[in-house]
Amino acid sequence: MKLAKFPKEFLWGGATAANQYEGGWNEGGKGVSVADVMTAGSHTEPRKMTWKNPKTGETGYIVKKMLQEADPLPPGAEPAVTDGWYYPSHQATDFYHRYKEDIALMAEMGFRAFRLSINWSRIFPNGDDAEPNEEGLCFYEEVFRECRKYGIEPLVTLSHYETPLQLGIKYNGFADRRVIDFFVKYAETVMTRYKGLVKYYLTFNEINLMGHDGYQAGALLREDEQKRAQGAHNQFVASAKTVKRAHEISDEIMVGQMLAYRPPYAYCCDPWDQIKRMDEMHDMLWFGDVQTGGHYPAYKLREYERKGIVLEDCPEDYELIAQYPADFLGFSCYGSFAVSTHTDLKPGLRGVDNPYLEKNAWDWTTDPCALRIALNELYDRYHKPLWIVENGIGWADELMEDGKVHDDYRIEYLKKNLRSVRDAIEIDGIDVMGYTMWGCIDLVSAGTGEMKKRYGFVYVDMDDEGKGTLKRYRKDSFYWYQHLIETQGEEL
Ligand code: BGP
Repeated sequence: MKLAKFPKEFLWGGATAANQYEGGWNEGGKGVSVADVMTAGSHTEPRKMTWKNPKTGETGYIVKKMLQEADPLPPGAEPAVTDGWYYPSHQATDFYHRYKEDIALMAEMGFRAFRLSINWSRIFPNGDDAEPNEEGLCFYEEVFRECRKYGIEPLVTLSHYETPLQLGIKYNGFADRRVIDFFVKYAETVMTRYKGLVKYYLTFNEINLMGHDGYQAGALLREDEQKRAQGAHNQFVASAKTVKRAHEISDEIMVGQMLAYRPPYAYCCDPWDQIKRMDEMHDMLWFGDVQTGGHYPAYKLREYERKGIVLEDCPEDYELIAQYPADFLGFSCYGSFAVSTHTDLKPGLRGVDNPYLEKNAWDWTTDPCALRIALNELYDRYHKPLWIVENGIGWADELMEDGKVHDDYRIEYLKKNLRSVRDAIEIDGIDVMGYTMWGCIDLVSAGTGEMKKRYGFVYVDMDDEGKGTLKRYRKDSFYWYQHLIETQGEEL
């Protein structure tokens, strides 16, 4: 018997996020989101968050390192858009005005799924508004209708680093319990409005970011470990309530968790390196244990006890979390990382350098086995359908004079990664719903705010300062992916 490689219903496609792709930041009644006050940076220069003191009119900035707790704002200062800075989310790569052209390009490649986020601040500009913004609702309705026209399933992230900034200023974001209900109201509003148009939702993009960076993950303007723990807890409760409401609204809707996962490797067979690896897994996966598994794991509760972290006393939260876990698990995977207890090793971007792997200009690794390992680890642990909702490679692509982009490195990367997915399905029998390559049409980098770190099958003419015609060009990988989808990955 010939076993299926990629199942017939496999959801091939691409992924984006509003704050990096959509633009139109102050159009159509949209409010300001946490991303809109972030300037551009680079591989070596961190992004900045600009602020204003509304009483004195004074302005300034704080350095905002990715994956790190934000520096405190000066007393009286609030994050704000101020003069003289370039903010990449404001125009991004202009999906807001070009969605028809872009979705047509996706359809030409044969996409069956398109992951995008709804910009929460386009629907509830301040987060706590009594009524949603109709113009924002109409915009996404048109986008989803356009997808449906081509038989493309939208996969919608409800929160991808786009919490309305006012929720940060007024409530300290998800550190405050009241924000749970604002989120659930938003989720209910869109799930009801788009019933029949959207089946797949993800709640919080890379929810485990809350472990390190509360601002980006959930608008925490004042953060420490205690507040981030409460912020994560409140997001788990918000997710459980969203799952509950989704199933009441329609049997068709599935709500997934979205986790950042790269398998950690022990650098060598020293048993203490294995313990270190286990600790790294716990650090990433406790978020999955709660949101997809339904329970706080013992190791996390012990850690909270040791550190004196105490969550607000609401026993009903734990029932909700257990009763309404995520329906599926979506995850991002950009290679792996190695860890060691040995201090004489060369450091890597995270952990220590892995000499077996190639790296791009931003030191992100290409690992031909990472996805198969990740899929196995996650499936063994959660027994839920999985969806690779982000994977891909950032590269400073070059647009040739004839309008072509020869990105053979991207094709090679994707071949290696998709063979790994194929093996996980064919050899290991894992239930994989789909694969949406990150940044399918060039967009702004989340980590650095740069444009030159490109991921797409489609090149967008725009530079690091937002200048360019925004014209779209098909890269070589565009035709490669089109063929791959057409042949259902049989030739990989
Ligand atoms: C993930 C984020 C995305 C995306 C991607 C690539 O962590 O969910 O938003 O940007 O990483 O990262 P970068 O843009 O920094 O290259």
